[in-house]
Amino acid sequence: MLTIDEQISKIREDFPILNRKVRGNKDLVYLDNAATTQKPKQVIDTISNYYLEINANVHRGIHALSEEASELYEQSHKKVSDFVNSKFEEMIFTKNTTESINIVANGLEDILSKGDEIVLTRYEHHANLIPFQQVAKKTGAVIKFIENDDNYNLDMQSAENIVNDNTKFISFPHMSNVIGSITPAKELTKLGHEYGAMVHLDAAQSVPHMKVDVKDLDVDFMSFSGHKMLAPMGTGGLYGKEELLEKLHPFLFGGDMIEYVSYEEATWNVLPWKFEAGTPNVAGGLGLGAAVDYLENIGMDRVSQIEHYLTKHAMKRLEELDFITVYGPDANSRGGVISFNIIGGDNGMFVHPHDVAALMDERGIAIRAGHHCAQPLVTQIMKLPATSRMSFYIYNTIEEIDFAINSLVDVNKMFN
Ligand code: 7TS
Repeated sequence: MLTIDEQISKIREDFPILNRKVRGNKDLVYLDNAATTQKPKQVIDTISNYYLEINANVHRGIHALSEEASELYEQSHKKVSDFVNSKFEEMIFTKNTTESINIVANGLEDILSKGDEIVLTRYEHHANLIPFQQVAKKTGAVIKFIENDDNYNLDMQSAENIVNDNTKFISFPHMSNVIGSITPAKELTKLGHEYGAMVHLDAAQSVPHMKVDVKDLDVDFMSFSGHKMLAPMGTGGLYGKEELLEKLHPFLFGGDMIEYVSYEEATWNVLPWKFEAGTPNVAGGLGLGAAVDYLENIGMDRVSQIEHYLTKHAMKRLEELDFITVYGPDANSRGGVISFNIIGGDNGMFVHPHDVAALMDERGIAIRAGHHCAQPLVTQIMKLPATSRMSFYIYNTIEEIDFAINSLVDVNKMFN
């Protein structure tokens, strides 16, 4: 068995981009994995092999290439559905979490009516907020928010106070992309079901990082992005329980999603194709399958272990620095996302995250600064203009984290 550091070195060999230089001759230190991850050779080869050897539309032709493309595309659906323990029919390929959530929210327009309640959390990424704001406007439903405790963990007591017989739909993130806190997904789902509500999990920040089992969690819908788990840009997934997907109105209409069409009307194709209208991103879908193979080869428990190892180290080092404020729970109850600010060095100055990120970038370090597409959380709850954020994945090293943190010491010296 390799040590974690040895395994990371081995994994890095599959990611040629990690050897590139940026900003002159600086080694790239990529710590923006919550936004998107890098792609291993195995995924890139799958995409180029599709275009070099197979390229054809799926589900249309009876010629050899179309048959091969269709077979591989379906195999990829099978891999992804197995990955989260769903049935084949229950896994729809989308272009990202945002599209997945919009499919669900669109379907709610037929289901919700005036006075019904949608329950969200204070963490929401805009993708898990705005689609429901729109549904609420169209249907007259009301949105309520579960509060956090002082450490930005979801407060189950608040959830119990808010969820009631009027609650028809609950949506929440499995892990916050700002704070890194992990929500009690199983408990909250159970609470929703006790009141007959449907539950959607925004798993954009969990499916790439931990073993997620939709049957065990018992969520009704779940959205995630392939591009945040080594797969190509423009890939994602939506899981839905079969009986609910059967009821849900399709989002896009056209080719491939139909069974029978006349000039007057149409009937819908079987699942999952009912929700995959038009020519899909076949190369992307195959790449997503290859990414799942790659992660399963490492093992999702090992993926979590590697990230926890990196996060624990980073948290320990950051906590030693009195000019750094880290937001959210301690290393043991968070994922590999760390939001922080430089506040209160010798001059007590708040260094704007955009300055921090720009100075880190000069050293070749990619971090994200801003509200991370969760503006209400950062500005209304945390009452900050922005945070800096480091986020890790399986190819990051302790040396990279040390270099980033030593660079924060330098940045602070420039201001304080
Ligand atoms: N939900 C969560 C929890 C996210 O972190 C993101 C993306 C999304 C939904 C939307 O995913 P998309 O693939 O549809 O864009 N989060 C981030 C981020 O933290 N930085 O850039 C994108």
